[in-house]
Amino acid sequence: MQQQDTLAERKHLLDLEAIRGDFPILSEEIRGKPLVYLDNAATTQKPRRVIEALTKYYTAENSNIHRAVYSLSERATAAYERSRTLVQQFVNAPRAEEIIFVRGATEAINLVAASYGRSRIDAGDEIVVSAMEHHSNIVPWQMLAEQVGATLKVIPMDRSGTLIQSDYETMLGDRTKLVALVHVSNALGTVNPVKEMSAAARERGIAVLIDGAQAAAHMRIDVQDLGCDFYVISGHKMFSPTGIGALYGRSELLESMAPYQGGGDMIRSVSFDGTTFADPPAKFEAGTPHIAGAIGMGEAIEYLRELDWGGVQAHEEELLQYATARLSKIPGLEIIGTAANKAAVLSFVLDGVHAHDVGTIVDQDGIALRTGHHCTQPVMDFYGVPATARASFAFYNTIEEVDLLADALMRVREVFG
Ligand code: 7TS
Repeated sequence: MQQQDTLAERKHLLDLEAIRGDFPILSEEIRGKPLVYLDNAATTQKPRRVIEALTKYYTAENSNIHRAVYSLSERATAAYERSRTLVQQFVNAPRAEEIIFVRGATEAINLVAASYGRSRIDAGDEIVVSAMEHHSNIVPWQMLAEQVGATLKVIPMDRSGTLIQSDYETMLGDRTKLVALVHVSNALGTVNPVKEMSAAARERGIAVLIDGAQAAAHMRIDVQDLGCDFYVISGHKMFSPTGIGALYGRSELLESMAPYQGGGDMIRSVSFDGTTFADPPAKFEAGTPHIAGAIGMGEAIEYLRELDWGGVQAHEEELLQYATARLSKIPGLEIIGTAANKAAVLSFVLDGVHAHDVGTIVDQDGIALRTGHHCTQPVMDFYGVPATARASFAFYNTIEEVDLLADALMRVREVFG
C-alpha cells in the first residue's frame, strides 16, 4: 500500500499532458481515431526539439565534418562532437573517445563481431549468448563462429522468460571468449541482471557486450557500474532519428582492435605502400557519418535529461502492471514473458486468433501494435508460437490508452468467438 502511494505520488510529478505535447505525432489521427502508439520497442516517437534540431542543422549548419577549415564545417563538427560527449554522459562512459557513432544496435554488434571477434576469437573458442537475443545479437556471432571455427553457446531460460543463472555460471570456461547479452528483451520485456552476469564473466577474463537497444528508453545506463566492455544503443529506440546509434567500448579494447571499415576519416596516413589508422573513435567511423542523426541524438539525450526519471519509472511500472492486469482478464489471452523484473513490454497470444489478425483489427481503432516474431525466432520456438502481438510502452503512453487496447482486444475476441 505504501509502495502504491509512492507510485501515485511520483506519477504526479510526470506531467503527461505536457510530455505528450512535446511529441507532435501523438496528436495524429488514424482512421479518424486518435493514434494509440504502442510499438515503442520497434521505434520511439521523436520530441519536437529533436525534429527542430534536424531542421536547424540542415538550415544553418550543414557541411561535412572533420575536414575543412571554414567556419561552417567547424560549426557542424562542434555540434557532432558535442553529441558524442552527450552520449558519453548518457551511458556514463569515462571518455568521449570510447563512444563510436554507428547506424544502430545492429551495426554496433557487427562492428564488435568483425573487429574484436576476428582478432580475439579462434577455432575451438566459445561465444555465449542468451536464449532471448534479438537476431542482431545472434547472427553476427554465428557468422563469426563459422568463419573462425568457434562455437555458440546459449544460456537457457525458464517459462517465465528468466535466464537460468546456474546454467550460465557453469557455461563459462577456459574457451569462453565473449558473452553477448541483451539488457532488456524486446520480445519478453525481461530485464536481465547484466551487472552480475558481467561480473561473473569479467572475473574469468571474458569480454562482455551488452545489447542495450531496449534498455536506453526505460532506465538510466551506467556502463561503469555495469562493468561491461561494450554497450550498444540505437538512437531511434530512444527518441532520436533512425540511422544513428552508438557503441561504447572500453578504451584498451578499442585501441587494440582493427578497424571495421576502411575509408576516409579513419586514417592517419595513406600511401600505396600501406595505411596507418587514426585513434578511436575516428578509426571506427569511416566515411561521412550521419551528422544530422548524431546531432538529433544529442538533442534527445538533452530532452531525456530534463525528465524526472523516478516519475518515468513509476509511470511505466504502473502502465505495465495495469496492462498486465487488464489483458489477463481477456478470455483466451496468454501473456508471453512473465519474469519478475520486466520493462514495459507486453507480448501476448490470443487463443485461436493469429497475431496478425489481432494487429489488423486493433488498427481499425488507431492502435499500433507490433505482431510477428519480433526478430526473436528462437523465443517463438521456445514458447511454441509462430508469433505474438506486442504492446510496448514509452513514458508518454497513458492508462487510458491501455483501456483502449483492452477494449479493442475484447472486440477481437468477439469477432473470433
Ligand atoms: N537489439 C534489440 C534488443 C532490439 O530490440 C533490436 C530491434 C535490435 C537489437 C536492433 O536494433 P536496430 O536499431 O539496429 O534495428 N528491435 C526491434 C523490435 O523489437 N521491433 O522492431 C525492431
